[in-house]
Amino acid sequence: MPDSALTAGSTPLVGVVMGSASDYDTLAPACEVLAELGIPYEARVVSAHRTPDWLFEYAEQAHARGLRAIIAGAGGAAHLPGMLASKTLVPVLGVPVVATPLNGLDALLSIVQMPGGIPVATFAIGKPGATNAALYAAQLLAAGDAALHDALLNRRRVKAAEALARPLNAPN
Ligand code: RP5
Repeated sequence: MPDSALTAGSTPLVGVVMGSASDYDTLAPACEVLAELGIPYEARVVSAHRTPDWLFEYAEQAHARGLRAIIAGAGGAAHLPGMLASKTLVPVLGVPVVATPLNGLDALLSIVQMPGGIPVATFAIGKPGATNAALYAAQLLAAGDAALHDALLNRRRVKAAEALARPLNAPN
């Protein structure tokens, strides 16, 4: 395993991988949501073009290591999520990262246009996509975890209350 890996909790259930350490700022909200919900996760760099052998190893070992979802963020010609999905049945959740003058549209199209047969769930460009990918992974896990289901319901209640309580002139 690379030295730069972050782990939180016990045996990780969710892998948060990214094509470059430069993608971490975009993927950080996914890690924050998983931590908030108490879901063990790991975060590490897995690059489709710089470390293809490591990509194959990561994907091939994912199921046996206990991963239940892989959140994969990449920019540019973002082939990381699709390549991971081609090597594992663990669900892959792709997050397009802004990394080129095309502002993430290149990554979005690369990730979303998977040929039929190898599915990748594709999320919004940037941090909102990372947040939603983590919540989606949590919802997948919640199908077999009543406490996590309740935590997700409570999170929505809290966010709804915050939205209604927010002053109309509050800065973003
Ligand atoms: C992609 O190209 C990465 O996901 C990143 O978004 C972008 C730049 O990568 P580095 O040049 O920092 O390795 O592969």
